[in-house]
Amino acid sequence: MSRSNSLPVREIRNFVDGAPVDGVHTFDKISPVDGSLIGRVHEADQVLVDVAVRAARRALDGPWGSTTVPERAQLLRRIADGIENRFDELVAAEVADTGKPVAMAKELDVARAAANFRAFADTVSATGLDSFLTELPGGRKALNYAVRKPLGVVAVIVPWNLPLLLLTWKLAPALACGNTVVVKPSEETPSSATLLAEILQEAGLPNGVCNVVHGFGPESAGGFLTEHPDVDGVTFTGESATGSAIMRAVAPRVRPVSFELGGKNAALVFADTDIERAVDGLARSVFTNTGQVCLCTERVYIQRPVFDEIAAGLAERARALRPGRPDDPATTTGPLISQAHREKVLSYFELARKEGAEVLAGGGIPDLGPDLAGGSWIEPTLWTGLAHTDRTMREEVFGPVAGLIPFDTEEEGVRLANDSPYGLASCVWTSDLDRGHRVAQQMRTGMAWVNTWFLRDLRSPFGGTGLSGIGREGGTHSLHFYSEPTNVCVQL
Ligand code: NAD
Ligand code: 6OD
Repeated sequence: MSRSNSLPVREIRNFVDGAPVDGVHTFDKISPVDGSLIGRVHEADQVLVDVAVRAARRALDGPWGSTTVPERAQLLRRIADGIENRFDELVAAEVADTGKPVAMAKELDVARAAANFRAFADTVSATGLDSFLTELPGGRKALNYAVRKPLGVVAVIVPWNLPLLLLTWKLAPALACGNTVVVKPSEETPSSATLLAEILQEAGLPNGVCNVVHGFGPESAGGFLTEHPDVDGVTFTGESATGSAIMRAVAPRVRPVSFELGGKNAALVFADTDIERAVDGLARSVFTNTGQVCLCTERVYIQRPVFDEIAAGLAERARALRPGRPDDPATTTGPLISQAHREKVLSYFELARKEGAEVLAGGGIPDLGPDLAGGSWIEPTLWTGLAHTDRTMREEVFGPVAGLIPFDTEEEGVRLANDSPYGLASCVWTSDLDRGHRVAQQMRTGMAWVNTWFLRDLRSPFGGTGLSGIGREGGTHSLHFYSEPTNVCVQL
């Protein structure tokens, strides 16, 4: 393995019951920027996963189990402060693992990690009990109220694209509700989770409440965790096929799952749109994080009168992106996460060619010189000439790519956008506000943006339909998943 950068190779350990723990063996973490070895990750075997689950169970049955909402909210705020105190370390970890530009890790990933803890401290503090006064014929009355208890020991399994953001999006509400957790970060991005476990401990979280185990999926930490008989629920973000495998793993024990899965998100661009604003928004929604955001647009349907103008504008934006080292301020786009993922994305380049696509921009691997030749770089790529039914237009690529297809009527545009097995997010670009509302409400997606993309209010429901997931997270939606109600009915 090449060692072309000067950083020391880090040891990334599990964190179980309040202490770092070695694995029985390690696997390599390779930099997606230049292919160098940057870390040795300690893989948790079945025994260690079991130790972690037992530690989580003990913690749940200990003093943590009787903490109050104000105490937990205060702790969440201390964790947010702790993230900010160790901001630069978290940015460095996130950048090393993913290769994303430093500015992005600062503005999005790590900033949102702190925001997630504060948002759920606020939500849990402001959320009361569901209660109903029941009035029966004959004058009988009863008071019904539902007390909420933690779900229990929760497995938190997360992907590599926004590692800390997505982990904390689940961890913060799980802790707010009084659960204990075993976290399994992606094998590609182990670093920030281990650092976060230290921050949680520094903030005063008792031992065993949050444990981190490293490894892969089946026959490794992910599989051991989802198959574990003492795990009470699984919250998972990742590929739809993995969600399906996890569902099978928990099915014999009938455990609740919350799934945030893949997408093949559509944008509908109407002829009445503000062209510059739409091109700007589309460039963000297609290319942010090298297209590795579940919400990224991979299908762009453009009303025929503005097709050429939008396509030309977007192609110009694709060509203007500057790949490079994460710490170079001129860099505006990073690599894909790994060589294996690049192989997958390149296989869609080949498929698109076979399906008759014309390449409007990109279509290959950029030449960034010998220093970065070992990285998993890819050109931002746009296709025209594909049919809506082609596989390239139906399957999630998860790279900086989109197919552009013209449409004529609003009805046709809505039909095309909705014709997908996925249903995560959609965007509508129009200057007609009536149309914006009308079309957005018809989208069969969990989220529909009008004249924007990835603008988030952490209290709003987040999740998808169809292959894109099960359930919603965000605000009280998260609190509902991470807690179990007991309804108390008192006759008055
Ligand atoms: P992945 O499904 O391959 O892996 C996600 C996590 O699951 C990793 O930690 C992995 O080790 C683990 N895992 C894999 N197989 C497992 C198994 N059988 N049992 C238990 N754990 C297992 O996904 P990825 O490649 O890391 O991430 C990219 C995918 O995530 C894309 O499909 C993307 O759309 C999706 N994603 C969705 C959202 C959302 O909010 N809907 C957000 C981010 C990413
Ligand atoms: O913003 C969020 O809360 C969220 N879960 C984003 C997911 C992005 C997917 O890659």
